[in-house]
Amino acid sequence: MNSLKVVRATCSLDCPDTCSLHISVDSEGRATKIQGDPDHPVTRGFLCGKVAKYLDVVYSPDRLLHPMRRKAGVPKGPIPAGKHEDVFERISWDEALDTIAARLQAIAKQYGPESILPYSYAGNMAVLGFGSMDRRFFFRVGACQLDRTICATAGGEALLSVYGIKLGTDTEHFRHARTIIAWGANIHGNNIHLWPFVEEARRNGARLIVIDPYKTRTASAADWHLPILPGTDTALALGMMHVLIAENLYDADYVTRFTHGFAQLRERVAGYPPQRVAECTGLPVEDILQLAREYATVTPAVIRMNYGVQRSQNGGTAARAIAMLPCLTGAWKQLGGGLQLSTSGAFPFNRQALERPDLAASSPIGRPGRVVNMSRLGHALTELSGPPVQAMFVYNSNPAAIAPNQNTVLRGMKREDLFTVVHEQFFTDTTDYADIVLPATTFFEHKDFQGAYGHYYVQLSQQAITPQGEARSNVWLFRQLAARMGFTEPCFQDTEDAMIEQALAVDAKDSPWLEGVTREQLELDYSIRLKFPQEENGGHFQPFTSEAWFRTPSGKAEFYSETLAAQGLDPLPSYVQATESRHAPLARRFPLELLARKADNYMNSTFASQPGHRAMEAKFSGLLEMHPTDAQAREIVDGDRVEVFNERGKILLQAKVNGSVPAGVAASRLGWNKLSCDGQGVNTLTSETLTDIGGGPTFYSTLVDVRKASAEE
Ligand SMILES: Nc1nc2c(c(=O)[nH]1)N[C@H]1C(S)=C(S)[C@@H](COP(=O)(O)OP(=O)(O)OC[C@H]3O[C@@H](n4cnc5c(=O)[nH]c(N)nc54)[C@H](O)[C@@H]3O)O[C@H]1N2
Ligand SMILES: Nc1nc2c(c(=O)[nH]1)N[C@H]1C(S)=C(S)[C@@H](COP(=O)(O)OP(=O)(O)OC[C@H]3O[C@@H](n4cnc5c(=O)[nH]c(N)nc54)[C@H](O)[C@@H]3O)O[C@H]1N2
Ligand code: SF4
Ligand SMILES: [Mo]
Repeated sequence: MNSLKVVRATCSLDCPDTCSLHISVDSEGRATKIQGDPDHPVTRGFLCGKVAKYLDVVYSPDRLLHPMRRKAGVPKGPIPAGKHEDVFERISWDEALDTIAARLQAIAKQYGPESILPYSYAGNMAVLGFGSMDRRFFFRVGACQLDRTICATAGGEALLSVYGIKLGTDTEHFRHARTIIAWGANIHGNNIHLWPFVEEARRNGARLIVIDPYKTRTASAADWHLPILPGTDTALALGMMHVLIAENLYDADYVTRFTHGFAQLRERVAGYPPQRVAECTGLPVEDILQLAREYATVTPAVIRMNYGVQRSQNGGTAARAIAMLPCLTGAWKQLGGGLQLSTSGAFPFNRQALERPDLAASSPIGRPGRVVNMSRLGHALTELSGPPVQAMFVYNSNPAAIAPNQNTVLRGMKREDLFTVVHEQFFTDTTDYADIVLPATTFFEHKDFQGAYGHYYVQLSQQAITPQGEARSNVWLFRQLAARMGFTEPCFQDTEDAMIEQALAVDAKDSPWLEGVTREQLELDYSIRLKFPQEENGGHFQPFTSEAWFRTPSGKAEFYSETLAAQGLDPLPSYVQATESRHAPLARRFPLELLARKADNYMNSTFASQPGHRAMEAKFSGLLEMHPTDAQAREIVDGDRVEVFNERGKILLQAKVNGSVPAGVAASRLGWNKLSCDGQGVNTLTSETLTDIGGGPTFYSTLVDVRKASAEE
C-alpha cells in the first residue's frame, strides 16, 4: 500500500492516556494504519487493544452515514439488528436541520426553552467536540444546563476540597517510586500507558499494591492485592492515618508547613483503630498495619487513585480521605511520590470564550436555564415539572445504556410526546428512541485539540480523512442549527481554528502553564508539554511542595474543610455505610453488592457492537462473576443461567463462579442493552442515588440478589 502521508492526530476517547497518533493515509485518501506516536513520552509508540482496531470502527459497515427520520407511527424502542430501514427513512441534512429548528422553536414557545434538555458527555473528549459550539447554542436557546456528573464529579470535588486544584504526580515520574498503590484504579485495563512506568519502577525494586474489591488484570499482576469490601475505603484511609500518627510515621514538618486542620484530623482518626477498620473493610488487621507502614517507609510512595473509588454513595469522602494520605507522609517532597487522580487542572483553557454563557442573556428567559443532573436522567424524563422535558438532544453519549436506573430512563425515552434528536456514529441503544438521527464524525474526520487527565501535554488532532457518508462534526452541527434558528451572533460562525485560538487565549494568572501554547505552535509540534517553570530551571514538576501550589481557602492542604462545613457536610472524613451495602437494612432483601463495571475491551458502551472488540471481551460479556460461597448458597453452579434482580428490575446473565470477587460481592460489565440476551443492560440494576459530594452517580453502591433462571427464561 503506497502510504502518501502520515497525519498527526489525538485519540479523543474518554481515557486518561490521550494518546498521540500517527494515521497513515494512502493516495486515495483512505486511512490504512493507526499507530501510537513513538516519540511521545507517554504514548511511547503503542496503543490499547481498543484503538489499535479503530480502522474497523471508522470503516465499519454499520456506521450511521445519513440523517434519518422515524417513520410515522413506528413506536420508539429496541430495533432488531439490521432493521433500521424499517424504522427510519433517509432525509437530507437540510430537511433534518429545518425540522429540528422548527420543532425546538415550537417546543420552546409552548413550554419555555427550559423544556429542552441537551444530553452529552465524553464520547468525544477533545476540547471543541466535548463542549464549544453546542454550549453556545444551548445557552442562546435558554435550554436546561446539563450538570455533567456521570463520571468524575465526586472525586473531582474531593480533590478540590483538599488541594483546590486537580493536579497530581506526573505519570512519567512513577518510574521513580518504590511503593505504588493502585487504589480503585485498574491501570492495566483503563490506563495502560501508565503501565510501562509501573513496570520500570518494579524492575528497580518497587512493589505494586492494588486496593480493589475485584481481581482486575492489574490486581492479578500486582505484588499484593487487597480485596477491600466495596464502599469502605474511607475506613481504610482513616485507619492508615491512625497507624501513621500512632506510630509517629508521619511527616511533622510537611504537616506543619502545608496542611490545615491536623489537630482535628488526629482526633477523628483516633476512632479508627485497625480492629474497627478490619471489620469495615474485610481486610485483616495485620494487612492494614503492614500497608500503613510500607506506605510510610518504603519511599518514594505514590498512589494512583482512579474514579472507581468515588462511584459509591460516600465516594466523595473516600476520595477525600485517600487524597490526604500524601499530605500526612509528606510524600509530595520526593520525586516519584505523591498521588494522581487527575491532571486536568493543569489545562485551564478559556471555557468562557468557548461556551459563551453570556449568550443566555439573549435567550427568551434572559438567563441560563435550570440545571439538570445527568445522573438522574430517569427522574428528569419522567418526573420533572415546571416545565417537563419535551425535547432531548443527545450527542457524545449513549444514555439508554450508560445512565443509571435504566428502566426509568427507557420509560422516559419511550414517551411519544418527547422529541428526541441523537447525533451518533452508530445505531446505539439510544438511537432506537430517536425521532431524528444524525451521522457524526470520528476523530479521523475532524480537527480538534486536547488536554488530558492522565498527562501534561496539549495536543493537536488534524483531520486525516474526509467524513464517511454525510457524517458531520459536533461543531458543524451546532453552527448550522444556530443559523436555522436565526441566531446572528458572529460567534456562531467561528471556524475550528478560531475556536482553538479562543480556547488558548488565557490569562497568565489563571493558566500559567499554557503560556506560549498557541495554535501555530501546535500545528508545528502537535504535542507540547506544559510550561512548568521548575523544569525550565533544570528541576522537576513536583506539585504541592510549596505554599504556592494550593488553591484552597486556607492556602494549604485541607484535612479540615470549612467550605464543606458551610455546605452542611462533615468538615472531616468519616466512614458512613451506603444505603445499598452489606450491613444496611436493605441487604436483608438483596444481600449481594454488585459491581456494575466497565469492560476492559470497550470504552464505556463505545465499541460494544464491534465484532473485533466483542471477540476480545467474549470471555466476560453476559456474565455475573460470583464467589463460590454465594453460588453454593443458591445452588448455582458455573455456567448456570441466572436472574439478577432488585426493586428496579432484573437481568439475565450467566453465572461465572471464580475467584474474582470476595464473598457477598458480584460483578458484571457494561455493554449495549440490545446485544444482551434479554435486551437489558447492567444499569437496569443501578440507582439514581447521588454521591455525598459532587452529585455523582453511585454505580458501585448497588444491592441485588440472584437466583437460578427458570427454564423458559
Ligand atoms: N478499557 C477501558 N478503559 C477505560 C474505560 C472503559 O470503559 N474501558 N473507561 C474510561 C473512563 S470513562 C474512565 S472515568 C476511566 C477511569 O476509570 P476507573 O475509574 O479506573 O474505572 P473503574 O473500572 O470504574 O474503577 C476502577 C476500579 O475501581 C474498583 N472499585 C469499585 N468499587 C470500589 C471501591 O469501593 N473501592 C475500591 N478501592 N475500588 C473499587 C473497580 O473494581 C475497578 O477495578 O477509565 C477510562 N478507561
Ligand atoms: N454501570 C456503569 N455505568 C457507567 C459506568 C460504569 O462504570 N458502570 N461508567 C460511567 C462513566 S465513568 C462514564 S464517563 C459514562 C460514559 O458514558 P458516555 O459518555 O455516554 O460514553 P459511551 O458509552 O462511550 O458513549 C459515547 C457515544 O458517543 C458517540 N460519539 C463518539 N464521538 C462522537 C462525536 O464526535 N460526536 C457525537 N455526536 N457522538 C460521538 C459514540 O459513538 C458513543 O456511542 O458512563 C457511565 N456509566
Ligand atoms: S483509548 Fe486511551 S489508551 Fe487507547 S488509544 Fe485512546 S487514549 Fe490511548
Ligand atoms: Mo468516565
